[in-house]
Formats: sequence, structure tokens, C-alpha cells
Amino acid sequence: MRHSYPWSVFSSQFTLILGLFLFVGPVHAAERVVPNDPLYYRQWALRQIDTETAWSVTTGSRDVIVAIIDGGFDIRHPDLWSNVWVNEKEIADDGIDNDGNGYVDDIFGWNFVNNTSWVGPMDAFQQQDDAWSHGTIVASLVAARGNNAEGIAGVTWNSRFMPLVVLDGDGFGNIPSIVSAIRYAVKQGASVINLSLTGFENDQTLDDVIREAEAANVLVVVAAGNDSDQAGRDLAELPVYPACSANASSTLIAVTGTDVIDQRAPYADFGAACTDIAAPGHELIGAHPTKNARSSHATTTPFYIDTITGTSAAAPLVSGTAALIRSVKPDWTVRQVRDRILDTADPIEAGVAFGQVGTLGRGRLNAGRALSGLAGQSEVRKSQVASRGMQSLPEVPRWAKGVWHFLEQL
Ligand SMILES: [Ca+2]
Ligand SMILES: [Ca+2]
Ligand SMILES: [Ca+2]
Repeated sequence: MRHSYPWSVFSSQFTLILGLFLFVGPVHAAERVVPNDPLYYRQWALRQIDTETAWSVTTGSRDVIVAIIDGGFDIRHPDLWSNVWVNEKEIADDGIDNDGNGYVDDIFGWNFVNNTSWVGPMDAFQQQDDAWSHGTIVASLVAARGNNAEGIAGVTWNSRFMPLVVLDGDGFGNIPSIVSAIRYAVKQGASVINLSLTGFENDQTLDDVIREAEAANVLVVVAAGNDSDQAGRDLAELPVYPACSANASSTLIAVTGTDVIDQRAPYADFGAACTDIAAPGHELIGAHPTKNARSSHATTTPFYIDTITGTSAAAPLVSGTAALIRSVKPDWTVRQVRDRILDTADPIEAGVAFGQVGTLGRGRLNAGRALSGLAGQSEVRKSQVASRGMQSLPEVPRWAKGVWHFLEQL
């Protein structure tokens, strides 16, 4: 099984022009909530899905946990560390499985590749430098801490992510690891699972565990995958899993990618039977593993990277939106959350190439519409204004002070 590839690095010039365009763009209406994160102005994808309206309803509950089943994670990243799930029933580094869940010292999740408690970025042996950073990037798109005057904002600012490693440093993994990780996520209290990975094997055990997740009211969001061919893959001809699994039409949400003008992103797979929705998946900015997360990358690692392309980036936006919904509607079933996300998508068929109409799901994700009207907005907003300074949150640790921002050097 291989995670969704490729991410590609496009010319920085294009990205800069794009950022400038968005920076001078919309004036924010009063009911919108805008975070103070310095790189937020580059997060065109969040504007596209209208998270500012969604954030006027909720910026995410700490009680909602999104399991990110992916490659290794830099959980010490300054924009991630305060949103990492912690297994409070486990004692770190004592060699004992304190909570009796079968995993020794699983304080921050588990590495199912090496069967260890170390969930950090893993070594790449095939020099595919984007694979080792994949988990960090995906986690940040879902749940980078918002409004902390640092880096970017995740779709949910405050919900926590559970790091579960199933892909090695080259981006490869196997189904038993993924099945175990899904079971772990369900048992440890995740209510959303993000799978930014695909494979060609249609496996019954994977189908079964996704159904187990639904039975436990855990929503599974998956990437539709990318093809190395810029044209993307027609999933009707060559299906990938779990996007095209037997669960696809009811239990999980399979996500393809779109660009800034709501056309299918380069590389993004498509197909009526295997895609439920589209979300921005081209030239996104996300957190990148920090220098000390893996020493061999010490000279080449910015803290943020703005050339993330692929359905691996699109799926986390849906997972983050699901986390926001679950923050205000904790009692909703998987079906209710799924229907809400699909029913409130923006139609994009008009701009889709002839022959691909109907192959990008129900439309492009709109988090603002998905959240609108779900909670007593005035009360929620009042508490958000009060916490705007985020004084109650833990301080940025000493080691993370004075971080070097690649983008600010441009
Ligand atoms: Ca344990
Ligand atoms: Ca222990
Ligand atoms: Ca931030």
C-alpha cells in the first residue's frame, strides 16, 4: 500500500502571486472569525471552504479527537504540540503497559510500522523527501493550533489529533498496520479518522474495520488518491482502496482535490462511485517537520511549506470540518455528520471539464455552510471573544522560541 502521491513542487513564483491575490481580496464581515496566525493570509484553501463562518460557530472542542493514520509526525512542532492527544492512562518510558491496552508506553499514540511508541518522522531510504513529512503536514491541515500567533490555523483550532504511524519514511505501509491503527483509534476515543492514503488491494479486513468504526460512531475520511500522471486516475477504470471499497457509498467520505478556481486539481483521482466530495488540494500551506525532528534534514527543513498538492491535503479539510461538527453536535451519528458535509457542499459542476461531470462527488466542501445554524452562535461567539488572547493555553516551549520561518525569508 502506498500513500497518495505525488506531491509536487511548483514554481514559487506562482505561489507568491496567488498569496498576494488573496491578501488583497475579501473584506471580512462582522460575523466572521479571523485568526491571528501570521501565515493565515496564505491559506487560500480555508477561505475557499469558508472556515471563517464556521469558526463563528465553533473553533473546535478539545473533547473531539481526530486520529491521523499516516507517516511519522513531528509532534513537537510549535503549531502542533499543544493539540496532540495524550493517553492520560499511560505512563511514559516505564516499559509497562499501564492502561493494559496492549501497547507499552503509548503516551502519544503508536507506531504500527516499528511497533514502538515513537511516532516521529521516520527515515526515508529511497530519498522521497516528501514522504517523511507527510504525517506532520496532514495533521497540521486538520488541527494546527489556531489563533496562537504562530504559523497557520488548522480547520479546527483546538481539537486534538491522535498520531498513528502506518507508513514508513518512503510512504509505504501494509493493511494489517492500518487495520490495527483504526482499531486503536476507535478504542482510544477518536471520533474522526483521517486516512490520506490509498492502495490497490481490496481487502475484506479493511472493509470490516471501517464498518466497526462506524458501529462505534467514528467517521472515516479517506483520500481518493492521486496519479503520477497529471491527468489523474479514472477510478472507474482502476479503483483504489479504501476510497472505492464496499463502504464507499455509505460509511466513509472519499475526498478528491480541487484548485483555487474549483476545477479538479492536477493528479487528483476522480470517479462517480469512489468520490463523495471535493476539497482544495493544490498548493496548500502546511506545517513541516522542524529541524530537530530528524537531524539528517537539519539544513533543508522549513517550518512551513506552501506547495502541498494532492488529495492527501484535501481529505484533512473534510476531517477538520467533521471535527467542528462533532464539537457542536457530539450526539450526531456518522451518517448525520456525513450527510451534513455532503449536503452543504458548493456545486462546482459548471467549471468541471466535459466528461468529468459527476466524477468529483457532491461538490466542493463548504465548512461555513456545514456549520451554519448548528449551535447557538451568540453564546459560542461570546466565549470565543473572551478566549481570543488564548491566555489560558500553555506557553510555547522554550525550545520552540525564535523558530525560523522559511516563508518569511522570501
Ligand atoms: Ca498502553
Ligand atoms: Ca507505560
Ligand atoms: Ca497557528
